[in-house]
Amino acid sequence: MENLRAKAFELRKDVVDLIVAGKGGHIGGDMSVMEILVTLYYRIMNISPKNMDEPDRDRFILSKGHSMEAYYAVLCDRGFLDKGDVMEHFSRFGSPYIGHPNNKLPGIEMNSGSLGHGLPVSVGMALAAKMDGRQYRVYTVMGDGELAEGSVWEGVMAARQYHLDNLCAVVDRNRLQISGNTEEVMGQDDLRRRFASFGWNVVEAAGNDVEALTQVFLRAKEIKGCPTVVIANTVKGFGSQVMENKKEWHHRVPTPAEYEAIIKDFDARREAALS
Ligand SMILES: Cc1ncc(C[n+]2csc(CCOP(=O)(O)OP(=O)(O)O)c2C)c(N)n1
Ligand SMILES: [Mg+2]
Repeated sequence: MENLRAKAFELRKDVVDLIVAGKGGHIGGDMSVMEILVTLYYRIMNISPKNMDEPDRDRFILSKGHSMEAYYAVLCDRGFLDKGDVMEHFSRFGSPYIGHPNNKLPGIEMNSGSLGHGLPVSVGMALAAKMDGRQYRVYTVMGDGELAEGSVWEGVMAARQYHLDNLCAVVDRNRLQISGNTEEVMGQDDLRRRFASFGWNVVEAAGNDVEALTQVFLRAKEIKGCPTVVIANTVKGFGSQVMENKKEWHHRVPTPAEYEAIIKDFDARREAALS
């Protein structure tokens, strides 16, 4: 089985290179979400460049669309997009490789980036599967700051109402949003109790650990009668001391000295994952 712990650090390097090339990007949230994307795309979801036109493929929506650079790294590595092309044109004038999900690109189901819309659309997709007798599952990744959007909670209510056990939401619980600590900006505790009170199956996992995430996603597939939310406890900027848990790294381009330190940290963690 492929070493996905190491893979996540290889892809982190692609993310940083992309952000330097495009002169901008939401680097902190890219780092926190990486293992969630890797686990879903390499272990859990039935999605590949070959089946994107098949009605029974699983659906994925990156509701926290600003983490697009992490999503590019995964889509390129899985063969949906050409890495050289993305690297050359990312964030350039007129390019389709913009800073948020663009559904004109292969593999991307929905334009997102305006926070609060991914879950409601996912509810519609999951309900359509039930109505059409299809077996696909729908996965949506939200930020914890994003949960301040009221539309999220309308989606949460509807998902339970329609018993959407084919829907799995993930919260990238890094405890930071754009301007600081989530608990100071718009408190989210206690998320477990809050989702449970809406009738959801709630699980918590170490969100920067592919093996822990794999276990909870596999178990979620067995839950019947209600949707599941995975509260993935992550670290914003995960992978380098330069960035970890620092709100200044929500959107930032590393200086050459920072770049060097970050890559060194990634290489050390990758080596540790391989040994
Ligand atoms: C509706 C809407 N309002 C504001 C923004 C600007 N914005 C982009 S990222 C962000 C913070 C999001 O925080 P969080 O959901 O916790 O994401 P993460 O920490 O994973 O980066 C904000 C406010 C937006 N994209 N959409
Ligand atoms: Mg956050």
